Amino acid sequence: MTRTIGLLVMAYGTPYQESDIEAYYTDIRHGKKPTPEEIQNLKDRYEFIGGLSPLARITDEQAEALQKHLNNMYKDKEIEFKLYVGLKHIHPFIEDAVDQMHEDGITEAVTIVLAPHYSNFSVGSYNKRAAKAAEPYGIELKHVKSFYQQPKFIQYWVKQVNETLKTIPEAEHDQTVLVVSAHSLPERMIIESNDPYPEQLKDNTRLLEELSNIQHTARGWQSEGNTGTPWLGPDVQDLTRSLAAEYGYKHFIYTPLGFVCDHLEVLYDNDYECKVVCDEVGATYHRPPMPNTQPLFIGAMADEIYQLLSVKEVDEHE
Ligand code: FEC
Repeated sequence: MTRTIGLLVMAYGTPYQESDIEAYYTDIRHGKKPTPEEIQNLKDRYEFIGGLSPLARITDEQAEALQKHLNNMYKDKEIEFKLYVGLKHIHPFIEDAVDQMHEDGITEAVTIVLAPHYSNFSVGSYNKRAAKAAEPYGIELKHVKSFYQQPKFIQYWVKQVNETLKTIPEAEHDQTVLVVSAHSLPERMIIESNDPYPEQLKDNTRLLEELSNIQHTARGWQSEGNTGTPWLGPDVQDLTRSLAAEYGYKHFIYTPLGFVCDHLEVLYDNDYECKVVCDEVGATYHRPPMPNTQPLFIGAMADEIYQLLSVKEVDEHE
């Protein structure tokens, strides 16, 4: 008999239409309504990237591609993955997805957040919400915590860095720097809880440095919020200025490794804000394509799930 495993894919979520923006932003702020200026500022940024974010569409496409990939991987084991998408800040919320799993009679599920690095405040908080919602139904969950070390994930980015380098004259490779980044988080939360997030990005940068043809790398944080408290730094824009001043780099290649697709934080914070700074310091801005539904990326997540479920455990159920 075919065993059905729920596949709960969790992601940040984005407004579906302009009228969703206020409620979405309020949810991000834990129920505290942003000021009209803050809302207008966010609307302007969405407007700048074409009206709204492609995140909703790409999240669905990534989730479907992952389900398809897994079902293919497991077809000889008589295991079928049934997909549920649960979002952090807009419907369908994580809790809605878990309710649906229960209605469909799912008793076991694997969860994955569309973010490669683990922080208690990002992936950990998604997992907690899923676990809390699943507990009363007795649904057994197994969580992917991170997948940045998966060989296919690294291969994806190594390939992108090398492809980008091919567009830069070889004589200028020594004047080219790779800026690796992830979403910043309030510094206090990270330091006090000994959170693995900064170490994972460091490790990820090291892997790219070792395996790609890049000669210089730097690590930064991006998209920080405005809470009046210190966030993890350096911010990628400040970092660009200081690297330009210190080393006179001519080319900046940005790889926002903490994100997995085209969305506001990449299309605005990198493609607009970082490009402005590159223009200001007289350097060329480069940003290779995001993973979206690229097979290496989908394969990396599938491999992580495969390892989590482990061949032995799966075989025992056969
Ligand atoms: O394309 C889109 O429409 C949405 C893109 C989007 C992604 C994303 C990912 C992460 N965030 C993380 C942490 C925070 C913290 C705050 C915060 C605020 C915002 C705002 C918007 C927003 N985030 Fe986000 N984030 C995205 C969008 N994020 C919009 C609100 C306005 C602004 O600051 O721009 C600060 C909350 C506060 O004010 O108290 C903290 C982290 C990630 C990466 C992991 C993940 O995807 O969950 C961490 C995509």
